Amino acid sequence: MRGVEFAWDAERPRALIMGIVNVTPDSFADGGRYVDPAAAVRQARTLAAEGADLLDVGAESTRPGSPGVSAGEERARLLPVLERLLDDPPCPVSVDTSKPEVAEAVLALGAHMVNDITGLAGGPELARVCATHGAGLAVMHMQGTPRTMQADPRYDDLLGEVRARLETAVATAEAAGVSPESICVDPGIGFGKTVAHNLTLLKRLDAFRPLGKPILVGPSRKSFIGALLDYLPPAERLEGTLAACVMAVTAGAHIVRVHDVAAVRRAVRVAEAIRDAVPE
Ligand code: HH2
Repeated sequence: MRGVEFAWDAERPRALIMGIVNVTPDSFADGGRYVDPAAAVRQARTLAAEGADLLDVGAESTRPGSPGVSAGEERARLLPVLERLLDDPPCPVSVDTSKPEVAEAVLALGAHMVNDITGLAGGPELARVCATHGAGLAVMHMQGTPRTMQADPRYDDLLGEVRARLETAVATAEAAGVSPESICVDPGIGFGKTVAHNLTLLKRLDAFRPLGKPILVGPSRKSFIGALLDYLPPAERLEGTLAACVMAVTAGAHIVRVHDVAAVRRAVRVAEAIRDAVPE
């Protein structure tokens, strides 16, 4: 995507670490910490220095119950950050948005990829914008909308339904002209999923291998971790995040989207070395 290529060693795959920068007042784990553009750019550069392979900058919280923000507000939050960051990007930059007009503005500034948590539920326009700019696109599965998704998530066939929706999103993206090598898929941990759904998805990432795309997952500090640990708050979910990322990478994740880049990178590198060990 946009001249960036990630090498992938089939024998000894190394997962990419995507560092999260939330330019929001209300994100569930870090809301309000990086609303000041200078603080957000500082955080982005810190995550890159800690070893992030790419960054994901978002300006709309998608936590359960979130009402969403207008395109104008999203642009007003993102542009001052991206203008500075993309002036001298420390690594490729993804932007977490589902709005074509926001995507157009950030890709015009030089962002490398769009991360769409709706999996193109709004139609092919977002993918067309990515295609025009030669940008990458992540399509995520979500049941419902952030406002309603955790009310009563149900599936007859969790893995089959999530895979089918991702397959449709990939087909839409490719038909809109996004390069097939620049698309990744994400089962959407926490987006219309019970704790049991999240655990099954993380364990069974192999179910998404037939899609033939890199698999992205975002378990970082999410509520299923709190639920498993006596309702620990987000700030105390690091160890749970490390366990989830290690298991996800072992199950076939190609990219993990996380707040704690340095710690996750260390844990994942050790897990990969053990997974790939060969007897002397
Ligand atoms: N999770 C969140 C946001 N965007 N994108 C992808 N592809 N996968 C995810 O799992 C994912 C995502 C939610 O996490 P966060 O950005 O930390 O919180 P908030 O939505 O409250 O800003």
